[in-house]
Amino acid sequence: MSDKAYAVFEEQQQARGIDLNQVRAKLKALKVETPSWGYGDSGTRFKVFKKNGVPRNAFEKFEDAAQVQKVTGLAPSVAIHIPWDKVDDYGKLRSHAESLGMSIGAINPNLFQEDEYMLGSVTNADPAIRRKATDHLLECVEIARQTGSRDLSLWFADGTNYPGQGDIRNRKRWMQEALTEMYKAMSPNMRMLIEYKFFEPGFYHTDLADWGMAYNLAQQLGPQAQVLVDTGHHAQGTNVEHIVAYLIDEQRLGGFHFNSRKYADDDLIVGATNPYELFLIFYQILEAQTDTNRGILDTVDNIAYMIDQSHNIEAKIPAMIRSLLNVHTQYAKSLLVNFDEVRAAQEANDVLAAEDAVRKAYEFDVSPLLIAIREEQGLPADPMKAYLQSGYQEKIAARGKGGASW
Ligand code: PSV
Ligand code: MN
Repeated sequence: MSDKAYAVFEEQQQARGIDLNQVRAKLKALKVETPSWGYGDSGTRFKVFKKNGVPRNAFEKFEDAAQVQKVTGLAPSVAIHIPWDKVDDYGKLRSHAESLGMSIGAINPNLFQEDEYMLGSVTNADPAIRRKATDHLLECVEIARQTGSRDLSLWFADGTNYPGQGDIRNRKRWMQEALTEMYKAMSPNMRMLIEYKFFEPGFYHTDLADWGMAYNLAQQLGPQAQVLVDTGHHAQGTNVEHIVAYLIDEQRLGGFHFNSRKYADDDLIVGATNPYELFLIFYQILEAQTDTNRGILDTVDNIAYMIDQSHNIEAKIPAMIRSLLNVHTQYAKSLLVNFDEVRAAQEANDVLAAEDAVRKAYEFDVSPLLIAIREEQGLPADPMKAYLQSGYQEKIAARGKGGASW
């Protein structure tokens, strides 16, 4: 892309009253966490495909993530999943991450892989199983202390398959009991991010099925508990950006798990099927940044942007790069919304002008802008090409097959 393309873009945006210095600063500040499990082998319930060069342990996952950061500058932290990323010495993992210019991000407990959890973890009718599950949550708080992580990100597979299988109200109380114990163990700087999902693996009911349940729980627990929105965890047609705006206004939006879906929790590359939704989510966040309420501004400033994907058939590192570039692109477009124009149309009750003021930002080609800011930061203009030409993919082939699963 030439300087000329950027000059044309600049002129066009200045004429629309867009402050490009502010846009560029925001684009450079965006950070999106990648998940350790996105670098491992994953699949569907039909098969996990074994890929060559997949990291064999948590240390190698950070090495792969560092390559993603090197070419994008967007992803300096990695969320870890316990026990998938369990290590003897978290101080050592932390130093390894730091030596690569990376940091350990959110800690994700895993309460869905052991046989004992088949009928529920913190909501199991057996108190001994509930105790074991709660102890794992407490272990994760301790790990967060050692890794210096702020966020504990909770997703529960708890649910039932048949009417009558479980006592839904008891299960609700047991969930609250376990999370209350965990909440009390957290340091003041930590946050509990509560994720919801409407079905799967439970096909009749899920104990935390939607944002309302997660929100209510967060309210009961206290200010360090927030809701996490995974973009793939809603029924078809749900207006996710409405949920985002609502939770921001309630000062309870803690973070995102970005991915895309066509049918259910598909965990595909973010923006692959839903780029306009992603744009509209950022539009709601940026709109909230124009608020004067301190609590709302704090909420939006502290949103944890994370990716939650499983790359089943595609090469994992390039898939992560593509995801980050897609997020950056939609964020860039949302920064081109002229909020004065939207508000004037809203105040005049001009439906079409209001819709136009939002949509037209989405229609701009932001590639000259993104290339310009990458160059300013000493990053490659084309991160994907730079990675593919770096020789790293060939180098890790020596790891062979049979790396970490999820
Ligand atoms: C399962 O649906 C899931 O994708 C959730 O979204 C979690 O965040 C993730 O796995 C990691 O446990
Ligand atoms: Mn998720």
